[in-house]
Amino acid sequence: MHDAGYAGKVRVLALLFVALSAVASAGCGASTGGSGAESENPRPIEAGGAEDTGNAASGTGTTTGAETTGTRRPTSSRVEVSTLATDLRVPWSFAFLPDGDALVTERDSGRLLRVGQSGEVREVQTLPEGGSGEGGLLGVAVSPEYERDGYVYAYTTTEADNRVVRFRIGEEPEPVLTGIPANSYHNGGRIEFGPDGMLYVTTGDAGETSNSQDRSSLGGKILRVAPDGSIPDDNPFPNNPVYSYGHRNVQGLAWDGEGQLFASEFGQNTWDEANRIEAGENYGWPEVEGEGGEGRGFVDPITVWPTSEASPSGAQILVSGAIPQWEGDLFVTALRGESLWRLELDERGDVADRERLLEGEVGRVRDVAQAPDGSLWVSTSNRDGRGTPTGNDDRIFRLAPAGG
Ligand SMILES: [Ca+2]
Repeated sequence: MHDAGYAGKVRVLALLFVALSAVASAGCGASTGGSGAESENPRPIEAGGAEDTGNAASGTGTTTGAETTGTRRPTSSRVEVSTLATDLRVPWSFAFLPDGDALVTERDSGRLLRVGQSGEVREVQTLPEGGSGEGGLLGVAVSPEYERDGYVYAYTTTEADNRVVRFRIGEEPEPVLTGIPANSYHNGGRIEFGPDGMLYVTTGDAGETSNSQDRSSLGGKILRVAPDGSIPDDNPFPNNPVYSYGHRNVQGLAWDGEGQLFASEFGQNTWDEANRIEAGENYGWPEVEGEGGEGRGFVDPITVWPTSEASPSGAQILVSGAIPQWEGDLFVTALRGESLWRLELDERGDVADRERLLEGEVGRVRDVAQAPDGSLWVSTSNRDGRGTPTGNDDRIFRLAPAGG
């Protein structure tokens, strides 16, 4: 029953989206326009969490460096949000090179950019892509052996499929994994190397919900392949790149310090999800959206959001102590929810608490990644046709401890 009229529903939803965006832009224009210069950075974030009871009530007021001097709070409890780069067009994904610069994809232009640690932007090359709507030049990853092999990986939409390609900078891309279903909607597109050195690829159902439960389709899956695209011997299904299935549209991957994988997933019109991913498991779509699949052979999400609060794309778990209060937390970007979600995970990987950051500050948020210096980079997606861009969108922000 999900299949019948599904495309129609998507179209109605898309129209609704346009209408809502128009209302939102009309309503917000005056207040954001009057709030000051466009180059103004978002407010710092007080990152104390529950330990900060003393100042929590006044935490939303103006905070200056001088005010905290008497509280004996470590300076790292405040996370500053600085603007790193501006005037980008739908930056979709980050991948860091060994020298600390980031490669950044632009979905619609097909441009691959190099963004330096102080924000300078230059074009590296343009990759061929034939996508429309949510398709295009999406994920990017840097080979774990980059210093030896020089390979960069990208996920692109062609006229025929979604595919993973690899290339050395300036050279022609070669296909690594082809035949991922493509459409205007639900293209997945995140690629990341796991701690096991394998390449993980998120896909969408491409508007065909039956793809997700079909283990012979690459749609609606998390895939796992070796760096050359071959299928690892220890994948859960023999001779099959499928790692987990029953997904609708996954756009975020993150590993914790123990190597446990988590993923963010777009729901249809009720519940978005974050999932703890285990090899070979079934995450329920299209039989179940959100919770309620346990006992029916499906794995339930670790948290859900109403789609209006999330539409979750990128994901990252903060490690290595750069922002101590956030160590081990799972960050998930929200497009429609226009914020960055911080999920505190307990020892079992369940969500103990969650906090909504940057709400109302920067618009739609697409990707989050931890830079080699430990800071978090966050990108907007306000020029993707569903946002309300400011004059210098799209932007990349850097979240780091005050003075860090
Ligand atoms: Ca699910």
